[in-house]
Amino acid sequence: MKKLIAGNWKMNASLAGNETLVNELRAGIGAPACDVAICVPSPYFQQVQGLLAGQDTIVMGSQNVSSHESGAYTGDVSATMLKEFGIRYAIVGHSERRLHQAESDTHVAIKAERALEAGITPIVCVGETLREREEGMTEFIVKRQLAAVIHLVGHCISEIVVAYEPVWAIGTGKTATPEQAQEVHGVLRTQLRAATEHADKIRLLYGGSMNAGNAAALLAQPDIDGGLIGGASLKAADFLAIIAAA
Ligand code: 3PY
Repeated sequence: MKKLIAGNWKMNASLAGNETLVNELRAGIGAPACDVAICVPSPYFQQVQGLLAGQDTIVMGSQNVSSHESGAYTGDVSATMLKEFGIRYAIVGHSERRLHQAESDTHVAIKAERALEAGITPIVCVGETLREREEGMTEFIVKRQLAAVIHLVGHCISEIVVAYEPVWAIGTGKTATPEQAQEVHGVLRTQLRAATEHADKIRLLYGGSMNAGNAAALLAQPDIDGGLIGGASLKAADFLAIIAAA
């Protein structure tokens, strides 16, 4: 299947920096073999939409979506608002949000459902902490996180993207070995096969310090269908190298 490389800029952006980065990406991307997205902070949607105009190789994603449709939810951004700015993907359940915003599995699943309703592909993040891994809980944790989404969205599950992001590999410079990542991706694929006959078409991304140096080995694994890229998506040369490896 066609791989997906999605950049997660997190809370790193500025008007001037975005312009440089997107222009460098546009200049260097050519005709990649994979799909490419950049998930940008919401205040910059309109700017980045303009910077991406006139091409369809790089699409824009958001890093979050409200679990509500509209109304008195101060600070929230709804899926229909995202849609108005051409957003194609919405990251939901990133471990930084599960941790800092106390997002539960159910809350994450509702966000995925809101995105799907608006025609936006949710990138559902799952992953275990270091302690959970050391306690042998990895499989239990990722299956529980994904099960909440499967349960809520039903047959629409075939329209999601899943990102396995071991929490211990985020912002630490540590990466899961290709074998460790494949093992978990295999577990997720099996879980999805039990839920839908289209499981083999669901893209399973690896995230957690994927970079230009380790991307090729990770992406060569049978159940790794792309990457969700943190820090390395902020430098055009690094992001383009990952795209070239996919
Ligand atoms: C990382 O690579 O650090 C990420 O969190 C990607 O989402």
